[in-house]
Amino acid sequence: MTRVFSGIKPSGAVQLGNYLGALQNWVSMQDESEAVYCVVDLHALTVPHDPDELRSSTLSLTQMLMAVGLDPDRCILFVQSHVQEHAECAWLMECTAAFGELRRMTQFKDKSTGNEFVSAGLFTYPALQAADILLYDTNQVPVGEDQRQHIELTRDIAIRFNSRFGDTFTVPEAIIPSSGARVMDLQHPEKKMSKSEDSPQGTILILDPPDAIEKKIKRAVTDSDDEVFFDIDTKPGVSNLLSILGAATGKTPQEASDGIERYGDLKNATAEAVVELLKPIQEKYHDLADDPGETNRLIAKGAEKAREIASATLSRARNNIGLFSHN
Ligand code: ATP
Ligand code: LTN
Repeated sequence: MTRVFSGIKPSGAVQLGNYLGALQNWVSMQDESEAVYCVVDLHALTVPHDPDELRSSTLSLTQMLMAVGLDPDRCILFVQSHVQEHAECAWLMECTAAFGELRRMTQFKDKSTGNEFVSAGLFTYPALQAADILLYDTNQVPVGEDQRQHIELTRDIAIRFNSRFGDTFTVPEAIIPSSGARVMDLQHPEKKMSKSEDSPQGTILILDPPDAIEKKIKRAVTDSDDEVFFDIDTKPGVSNLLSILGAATGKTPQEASDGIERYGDLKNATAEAVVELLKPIQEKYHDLADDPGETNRLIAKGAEKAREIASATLSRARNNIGLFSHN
């Protein structure tokens, strides 16, 4: 059976891009495959953070993942730091990745530029991500477009490890949706929407109330003509709305533009589709948030199941790379 793995950082409130680019696929892939999903708290340590906030975001993100439709009976859902194999395997990956490869990662450039403190962990982050993926003999990794480069690197690391030390890891492929793979900030359509950027008017949060969603979409940056068609280069704002509308209604951005003549109509249709899409998720989230004890129980069970798979892969890797074993 196909094994699926993906991760999301507890680095702020979940935004629409996370849902359309990744989580929607996570949910649908639960049934066709053996899916393993992870709240990657170790990755959230790579940038300055507040410890109490990290703890509470880890719990609330786990509840949000269940609210969007992950079902711990149909997938393995766990917190990265609860399975220590990730940190250990990351060291093997750091020693397999080349410095030059890590230096070429655009996420490192984006997240380090202009910051006073840049941790070494931010630089080696893709090696930890490779460990996450390879520990589970993963075939497919559902992610947004921004992660394509990291999955390519993971493939290169797996191939190099296998050729140096014998067949150890499965080589995974990225699964990226055709609509919604790169949702842009509504105020800065040249930048991707993200949960840690400080752009409240440009970011739609999954828990935003309907009137806030409508307001943000109505104020989204477009351009001065009033023609609705999809062309990212000349019409980035309009194309972003078409991508959102398409991803929210199961259409391509081009199909979504059918019958829409004016910007006002595009914004109304997009706002309505997003509000409808998020309504059931918001209701479920509020129910789950009332029972943190149940979430704790479920993620403890998830970690146990994840550890079983990860420890078998790690002992294979430890052995193949030449670490001495006393038994
Ligand atoms: P941060 O701002 O802390 O980097 P983020 O919002 O980019 O966070 P991640 O936790 O890094 O979110 O990513 C979780 C998943 O969501 C990844 O698969 C990523 O590709 C996807 N994703 C994030 N932002 C977008 C976006 N704007 N459009 C489509 N997919 C996205
Ligand atoms: N780097 C990813 C988050 C991430 C991930 C993973 C995604 C960490 N480990 C494993 C897929 C598979 C990000 O910044 N979105």
